[in-house]
Amino acid sequence: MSYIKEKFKVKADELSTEVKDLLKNHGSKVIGDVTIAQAYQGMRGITGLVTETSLLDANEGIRFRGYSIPELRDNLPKAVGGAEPLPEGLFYLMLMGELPTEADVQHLSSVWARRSHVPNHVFDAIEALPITTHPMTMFNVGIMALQTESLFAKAYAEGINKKDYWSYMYEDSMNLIARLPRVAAYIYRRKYKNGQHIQPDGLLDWGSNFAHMLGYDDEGFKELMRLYMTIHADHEGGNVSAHTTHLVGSALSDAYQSFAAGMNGLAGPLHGLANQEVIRWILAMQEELGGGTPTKEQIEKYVRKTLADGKVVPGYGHAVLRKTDPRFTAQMEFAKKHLPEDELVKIVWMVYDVVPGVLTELGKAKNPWPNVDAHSGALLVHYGMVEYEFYTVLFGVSRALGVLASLCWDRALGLSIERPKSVTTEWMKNFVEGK
Ligand code: NMX
Ligand code: MLT
Repeated sequence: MSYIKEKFKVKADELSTEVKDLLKNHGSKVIGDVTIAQAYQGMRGITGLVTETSLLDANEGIRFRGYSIPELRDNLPKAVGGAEPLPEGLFYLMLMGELPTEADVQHLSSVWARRSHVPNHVFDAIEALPITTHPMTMFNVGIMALQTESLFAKAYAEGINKKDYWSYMYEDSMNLIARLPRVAAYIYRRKYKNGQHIQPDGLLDWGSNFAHMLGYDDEGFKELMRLYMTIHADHEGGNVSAHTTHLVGSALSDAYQSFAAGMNGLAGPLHGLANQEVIRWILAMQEELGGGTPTKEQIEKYVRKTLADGKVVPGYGHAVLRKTDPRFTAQMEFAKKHLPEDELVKIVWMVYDVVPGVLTELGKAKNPWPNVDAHSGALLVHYGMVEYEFYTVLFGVSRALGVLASLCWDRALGLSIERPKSVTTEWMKNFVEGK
C-alpha cells in the first residue's frame, strides 16, 4: 500500500471513531429547521450534508481544510520557478486534512503520471460522437467509457467486505484523476485542432502536463492551469456537481459513475456552464456594439437589456456567497500580474464595476457580486484558448479533485445511502391547515 493511502487509512479510522461517538452521544441533536420555502426553493440554507474537504462562508468564501485561497497560494508547494500552487498539493490537503510537503506533491505528480494510461476504447467512444457534440457531452462519454476500468465495480461483483470499499474507491479516484487530463485534452484536440493529438510528458506536473497535452506550452498558461485547477476544485458539498457525485456515490455507484453524474450537473448554465456563458455574453455585447471596448454606459445598457429579456447575467450571483467570490479575486490578481493590458480582461473588470450596482438597484438577486465564472474565460482567451464551449471541461477536471477526495471520505466513513423525504403540495396544504 502506498504511504499516502496508508496515512489516509489512519486518518479515516480516527475520524470514523469520532463520528461514531458523535452519533452515539449527540445523534439526536437538532442542527436546523426546514421551512416550506426551503423545500420549494432549492433547500437553500438547510444543513443536511457532511463534506470534509472544504467549507464555505457566505462573506469570506471558500476555505479548504481551513485554508483560504490567498493562504493556499502562499502555503501550497509550487512548481520550480512558479508562483501558483500545484493542484496535487490541494488534493493532498483535501484528502489528508494537512498541508503536504514538497515530497508529497512530487510523489502525487509521479503516481498520477504513472496511472494516466487511457485505454483506446475510450477514444473510440469519443470518436463515435459527431464533431459538433458539446465538449461536456464528449467528456462524460469518455468518463463513462472509462468505467470499464473500475476496480470497485469488479471487486464488488466478486464480493468484498464493506470494510474494504474505501480501498477500491481510493484506487479508482486516483486512477480517474490521473486519466482525466488525457481525456479532456483528447476532446480539445479532436474538436478544435484537427485531431492532432499531443502525447503526455510524464516528467511534468499534473497541471502543466494537462496544459502541454492541450497544446499550450507557454509557461504563463501552465501557471494559469495550476491556479485554475486549484481554485475550481471544491466548494463544500451542497453545490450541484459535488452533491450529485456524493448522492450517486451513496448508492455504491463507483467513482466513474458518480463523477459522470456530477459532471452532468456541472454542464448546466446556472452551474459550471456559466464560464462559457460569460465569454459568449461579452462577445455578443461587443458584436452588438460593433466591436472594440464598450463604455461603462454601454455595458450598463446591455446588462439592463439582458435582464429585461428575462435572462441572467452570467458570472454574477451565487446561492450561498454574499460577497465577491475570492476565486474571482484570485484570477483578477493573476491578470493584474500577468496580463494587465489585455482588452477582454479590462472589459471583465468594467463589467465588475457596473453589474453589482444594477443588480442591487433591481433588488432581486440576493448576491450582486461576481462568482468564479465571471473571470476565467478572459484569462483563457488571452493565452489563445478561444473555444469557450470547452471551458466547463477544464472546470470538470479540477472539480474531480474535490469530489473524488470526498468520495474517498464517504466510503471511509461508511456514509449511508442518501434518501431524504419528499412530500406533495397537497401534503403542504394539509400541513398549513393543520390537517
Ligand atoms: N442575473 C439576473 N438575475 C439573477 C442573477 C443574475 N446573475 N442572479 C440571481 N438572479 C435572480 C434569480 O434568477 C432569481 O430570480 P427569480 O426570483 O425570478 O427566479 C432571483 O434573482 C433570486 O435569486 P437568488 O436567490 O439570488 O439566486 P439563486 O440562489 O436562486 O441562484 C445562481 C444562484 C448562481 C444560479 C444565480 O445567481 C444565477 O443564475 N447567476 C447567473 C449564472 C451563474 O453565474 N452561475 C454560476 C454559479 C457559479 N458556478 O460556477 O456554479
Ligand atoms: C461551485 O463552485 O460549485 C459554485 O460556486 C456553485 C456553488 O457553490 O453552489
